[in-house]
Amino acid sequence: MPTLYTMPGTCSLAPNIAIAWLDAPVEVHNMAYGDHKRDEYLAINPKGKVPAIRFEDGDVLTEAAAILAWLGAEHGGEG
Ligand SMILES: N[C@@H](CCC(=O)N[C@@H](CS)C(=O)NCC(=O)O)C(=O)O
Repeated sequence: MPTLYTMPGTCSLAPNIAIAWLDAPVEVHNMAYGDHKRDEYLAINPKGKVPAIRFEDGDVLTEAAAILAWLGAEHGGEG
């Protein structure tokens, strides 16, 4: 299952809401502020920004608009 990395009070809320609305099979990992600059997350997104989504094959997609587009394409159904 892909994992969405989020942080409270940020634009990562948008894909987080979309996942809930779409009931998309994506795990949400809500980090504490500051964790986005730790090595563990920088290995996922070297920009040190949220959101990012990591797929099971290790691919990573960043940018809220791109993640929303992927969620719509993959899990948006006909709506
Ligand atoms: N263009 C990026 C912006 C990403 C971005 O700037 N995220 C902010 C939160 S809205 C962030 O991670 N800030 C933490 C920091 O810069 O330390 C997107 O739309 O996803």
